[in-house]
Amino acid sequence: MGQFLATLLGSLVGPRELRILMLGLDAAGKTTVLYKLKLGEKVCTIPTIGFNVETVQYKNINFTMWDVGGQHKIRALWRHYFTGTQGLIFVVDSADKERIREARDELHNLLSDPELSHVTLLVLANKMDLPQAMNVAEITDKLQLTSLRQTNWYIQSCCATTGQGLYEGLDWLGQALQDAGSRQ
Ligand code: G3D
Ligand code: MG
Repeated sequence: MGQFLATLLGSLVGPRELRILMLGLDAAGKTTVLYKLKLGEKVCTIPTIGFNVETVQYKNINFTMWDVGGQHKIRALWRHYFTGTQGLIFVVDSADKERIREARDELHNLLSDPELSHVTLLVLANKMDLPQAMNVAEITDKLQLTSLRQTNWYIQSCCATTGQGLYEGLDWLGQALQDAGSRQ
């Protein structure tokens, strides 16, 4: 009965708007992830100073994504996109051992922003098809995920080119955000 009412209510009220940001170093695979999830219908690219922002609406989820370069000078501008963010997807190239530290620093910098203090974090450990890819335990360690003050995080291994693991990651994020919403 409870499930029936929930379904009925869902169909009356309509889907929830979730603001999700997808970030990560350039070439981590963010754009590939988006297109693999068949979010390509309404992609618009807004070129700005030094980085691109892409916004896509898919069902009840708004994905706003930008490619994070190493441009410390313009980091203050990124904050404009943080407001109202409930979920953060951070995409990592699991095979890039040279830039994993840079990825860690970017992630920890982002998450130290007050606007993202309560964000729900999904790390996509991408490019798992590559032979030199680090495993999830290694990436968890190298990104120092356990030292984050945000406790609501999950790391999902994936391959954006085949789509393997992507929906598992989104399933976790959707559920985690629903749980977080119902606790408020
Ligand atoms: P970005 O949007 O984060 O900058 P892109 O990254 O989505 O543009 O991807 C960067 C490159 O990585 C692309 O290769 C893309 O095909 C590749 N890539 C993305 N995901 C995977 C994956 O899961 N496995 C492998 N092997 N490659 C992946 P190109 O050659 O087009 O630059
Ligand atoms: Mg891109």
